[in-house]
Amino acid sequence: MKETFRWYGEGLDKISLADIRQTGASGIVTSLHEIPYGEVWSRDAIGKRRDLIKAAGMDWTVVESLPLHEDIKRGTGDLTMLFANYRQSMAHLAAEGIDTICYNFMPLLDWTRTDLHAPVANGGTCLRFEAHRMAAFEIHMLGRMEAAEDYPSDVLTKAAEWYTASTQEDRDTLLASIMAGLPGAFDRYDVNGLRQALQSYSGLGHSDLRANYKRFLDEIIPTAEELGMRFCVHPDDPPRDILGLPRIVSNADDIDWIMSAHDSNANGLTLCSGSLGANPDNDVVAIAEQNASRIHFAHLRNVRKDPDGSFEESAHLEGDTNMVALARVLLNEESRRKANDRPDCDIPFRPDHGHDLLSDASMGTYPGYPLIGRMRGLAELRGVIHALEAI
Ligand code: CS2
Ligand code: MN
Repeated sequence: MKETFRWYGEGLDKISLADIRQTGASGIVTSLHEIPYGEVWSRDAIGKRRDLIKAAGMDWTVVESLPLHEDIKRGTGDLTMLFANYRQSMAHLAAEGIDTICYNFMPLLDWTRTDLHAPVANGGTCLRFEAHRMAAFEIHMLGRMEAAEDYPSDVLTKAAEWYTASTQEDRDTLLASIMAGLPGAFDRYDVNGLRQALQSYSGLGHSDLRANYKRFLDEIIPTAEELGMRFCVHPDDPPRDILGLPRIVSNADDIDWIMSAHDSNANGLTLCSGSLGANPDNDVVAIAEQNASRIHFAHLRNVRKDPDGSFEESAHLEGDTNMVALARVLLNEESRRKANDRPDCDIPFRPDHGHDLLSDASMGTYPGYPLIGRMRGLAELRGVIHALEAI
């Protein structure tokens, strides 16, 4: 398996490529975060980024993400132009030798947490999703009264207590945590902005979102096939509807639907164990097994769940998902690919998030993307993979 590390780019990421080289990773996962969504990525900008990474002794293994303009998910606006631009960026990436593209289909938000600095037992902090804080945000801060139906009564009571005791600073911190998953230089919303953005999705249900997703696949997968590219959708995080927004990449059935919407190797999956693992109904190892031949990228991290729907990011080998079994599935798939002479037999993976450890807290890196915490995760995963390969 190919070891990779996510990097946000010069000027955006406090971590340098030279730092990442020291983790032992040989591949970089990055995106041109500075380019607004919907615009074409030029060959020049792509080539420069690739060369920068090469000069640091690594390669640009996966694009995460070639982002989708919100209009594509909402099914509004000048879609013909947006799809044409998207295909143009794909052609430019392919021409510069980059062929694996991760993306997601989550309306408005990306990963969502309510606490970016939850303490862990050994020291250090992790990202956490606390059901009652999410409920407080939705109901008391945003005024989405209908959200009360989504939570058990004890969570609602705790949410009201939290809100009553909260200061403006607590509420600002909660909003910032919820917005933190939006990648790179993307605008964050304030409470009013978020209300309006949610309004722009009103009336859009699961089947509408699926229809918009199908259209996206119809528009880009044939081009990906021609260009020899592999697309891999990233699951929803957490894997369920949020803030009343529908989500359609959350479980085994959703993934089946996506894989059969275009039964093509160009239409694949990013196996994100932490995202899928946050729903107790998801058997992550079984989902991996079921879709193994179409996994083009793996995000390996673990979560520990509470019965009320809360969860936190545990150390990579310590949560509810059996990482050793998952690595076994991926290694078996690699062997099958080798036997079939597939060109993509080295599945790239990255430690997807890590705890803030030691000097991480003072570095001010992107939430979830510290240097030492992810290096620890990578080292642990590397150990598992090497051990499995040796037996
Ligand atoms: C990532 C995802 O930061 C993360 O947790 O795994 O947010 C991922 O970058 C995007 O969803 C992919 O488009
Ligand atoms: Mn992920």
